[in-house]
Amino acid sequence: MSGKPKLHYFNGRGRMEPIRWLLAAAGVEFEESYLEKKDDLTKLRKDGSLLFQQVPMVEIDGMKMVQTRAILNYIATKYNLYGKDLKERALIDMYVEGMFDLNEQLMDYDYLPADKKEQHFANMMDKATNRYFPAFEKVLKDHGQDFLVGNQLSRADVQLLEIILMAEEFKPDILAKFPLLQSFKARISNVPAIKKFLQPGSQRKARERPENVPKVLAIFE
Ligand SMILES: N[C@@H](CCC(=O)N[C@@H](CS)C(=O)NCC(=O)O)C(=O)O
Repeated sequence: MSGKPKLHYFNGRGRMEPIRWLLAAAGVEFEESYLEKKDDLTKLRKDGSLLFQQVPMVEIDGMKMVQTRAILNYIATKYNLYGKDLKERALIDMYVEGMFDLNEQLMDYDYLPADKKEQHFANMMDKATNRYFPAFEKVLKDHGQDFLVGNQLSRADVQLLEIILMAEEFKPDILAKFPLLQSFKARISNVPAIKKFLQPGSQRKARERPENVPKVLAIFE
C-alpha cells in the first residue's frame, strides 16, 4: 500500500471531479482505478467495497468511503479546508450545497439525449447567470475579502473555481457581469497547488467526449 488515497470511478469528471479538485488543492497525491466496463463495477460490488453499491468510492486512511459529500467533508476537515469554526462551516456548507445544485445540471448535460439538451442548456445557463453566480458575487461584495468564507482558502473556494471553469466551457463570457467573480477566479487559480492542478497532464479530467458517453452509461445501466 502506497498510503495515497485511491479513487475508484470511471475516467471522467462526474461526481468524482470535486474530490480530485479538493485533494489536489490540499496538496495530496492520489491514485486512481478506473471502471472501464460494467464488470468492473460488479466486481467492486461483489467484493463488498461499495456500501450502497455506488461509486465514487475512495480508499483513504483504512476506510472505503462512499457518498461524495461524506468523502469531501472528510478531506476538507482533515486538511483544514472547512473554516475555522462552526459558523464558518455553516456558511461553507450553504455555499457548497448551492454549488452542488448547479454542478448537477452542468454534469448531466453531456449525458443527456439530444432532444433534451436545448432545454437543459437554457435552464442551466439561466440558473448560473441569474441565481448562483449573483449569489456568490454578492457574498464577495458584502465582505470584501479574498475568499468566500473567512480569511483563508476553503473547500468552497475550490469548488466555486471548478464550477466557474466548467460553466465557461459552455459559455466563455458567463462571468461578464460578475467582476468580483472574475478576480476571484484569477486569485484562486493562482494558489500554487491549484495552479499545478490546472496545468496540462494533471489528474484533472476534461469534459466528456460525445463518443465516450455510451461507454460510460453502459457501466451504470
Ligand atoms: N449520493 C451518491 C450518489 C452516487 C451515484 O449515483 N453514483 C452513480 C455513478 S455517478 C452510481 O454508482 N450509479 C449506479 C447505481 O446507483 O446503482 C453520491 O453522492 O456519491
